[in-house]
Amino acid sequence: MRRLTADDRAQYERDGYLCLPAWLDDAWLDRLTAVMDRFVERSRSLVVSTPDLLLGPGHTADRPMLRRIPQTVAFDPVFEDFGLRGPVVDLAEDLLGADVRFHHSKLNFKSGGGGEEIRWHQDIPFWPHSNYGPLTIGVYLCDVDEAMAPMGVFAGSHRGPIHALRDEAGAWTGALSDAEAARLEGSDLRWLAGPRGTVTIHNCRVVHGSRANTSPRMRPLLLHTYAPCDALPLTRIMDPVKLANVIVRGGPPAYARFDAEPCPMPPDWGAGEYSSIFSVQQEKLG
Ligand SMILES: O=C(O)CCC(=O)C(=O)O
Repeated sequence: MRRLTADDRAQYERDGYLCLPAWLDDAWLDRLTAVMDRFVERSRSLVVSTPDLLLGPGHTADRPMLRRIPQTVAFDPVFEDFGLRGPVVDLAEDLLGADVRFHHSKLNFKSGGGGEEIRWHQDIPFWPHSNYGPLTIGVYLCDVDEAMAPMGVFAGSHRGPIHALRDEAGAWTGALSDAEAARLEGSDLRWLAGPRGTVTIHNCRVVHGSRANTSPRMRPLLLHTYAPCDALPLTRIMDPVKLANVIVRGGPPAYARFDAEPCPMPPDWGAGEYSSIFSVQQEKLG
């Protein structure tokens, strides 16, 4: 599990993302997959979502259709160990510097034969910070080919505008409008497929998303968001979120760093309005 080089860092600055094929070792992948499998098995007895397991449409005991384990670190010690002390924290440090704060995590399943599309969006309007340093590191827990809805990113879009992720009436949709998405046509779209253990890293301003998973295979993507400690979160993402915003490298900042570019604000998650990107996009946009 190599550390990032100066070339990697330059590519991240230029394109806003990195993809590291088969980066995570088998020992970690086996531990994470065993925990994931336990969640999938437990889902068979569920008919409604629980705080630690969001079910998708059409979920049954025989054919689990899962959307997400939110805030994985809060629900299993292996997930906690990985997100707060695992090798992906080294990658965050390589890009963010010595002082790193963990923000949140999730495991997006994208079940086979119907795992839903995630429309084009940027992450930062979901959870604004005082600057645009935060990034998200993803790990594919199985081989992911083009038919399995890998994540797609628009290279360089972190240098473009930040979208409000609202419709024309100003209602939160969690996605770019069709007109905003149309303006990206012809831009440099890259689909980040790769073997088990492939790591994706994207900056919080990069426009990204993924298609519906029409393959019969599940596409589990374990995602962790980290921020430089001088990027202060401006909102809560849920209320309360166990282990959110813990410092995982270095120490607290002596100063907060503010970017001059304004950030669009999401609804007030703290007031109980939080819903996952899956449900808000599916409900509001169909
Ligand atoms: O699971 C994916 O394909 C993309 C995830 C994503 O963009 C998100 O959860 O914000």
